[in-house]
Amino acid sequence: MNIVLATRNKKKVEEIKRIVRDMPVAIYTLDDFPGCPDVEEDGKTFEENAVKKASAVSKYTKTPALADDSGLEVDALAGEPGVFSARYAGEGADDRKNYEKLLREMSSVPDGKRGARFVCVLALAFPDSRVETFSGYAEGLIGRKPKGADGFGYDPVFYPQGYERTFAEMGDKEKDLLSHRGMALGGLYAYIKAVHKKN
Ligand code: ITT
Repeated sequence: MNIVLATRNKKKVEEIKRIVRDMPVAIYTLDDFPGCPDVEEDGKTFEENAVKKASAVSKYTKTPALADDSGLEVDALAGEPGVFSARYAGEGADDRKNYEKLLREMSSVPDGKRGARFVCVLALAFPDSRVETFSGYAEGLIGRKPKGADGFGYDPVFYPQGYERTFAEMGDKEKDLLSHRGMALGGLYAYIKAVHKKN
């Protein structure tokens, strides 16, 4: 199956390509389809945004398209930044500004109340308008200062449950085994295998 990745986030492209390496799919990116329009992410849920992004790109490219909508839900902030994770510190904010804002907002939150989870919803849309979705979660805690240089986004401040290292202090393989994106891609893998078996 040919799949075009409906994302402009280079770090997501890197992670997704790495995790689907062994799947029977040929991966394309938006670089292969110059002129593909941007999609406004105005959904209230990860699923709405993922479906919207994948459907628009599949329609334009006439190819199955895979979108990833993801973010961080923090318990002490009533689930924020959630679907606003990419622009938490404002439109065009970079990863560092976003996690610095998060650490400021969390500065008075005690150790026992720093729970959070990464959420990833993948949507695989087909040119005939069918859409399949796959979800993944990674539970953990928000630290008090950034640690590590790998990964992206909020990785330097996120400690997956049971670990004393942040995602940004882990190698690729370790993050992929624990991450929300790894879990959601596991669902995609099972789907693709089932489709292959049928055909
Ligand atoms: P596309 O919509 O083009 O895919 P985006 O970066 O705008 O790219 P999202 O709207 O889904 O993507 O925002 C996701 C944000 O959530 C992302 O920018 C990170 O800040 C954060 N995030 C998602 N997955 C993450 C991960 O594995 N590690 C750290 N932060 C992550």
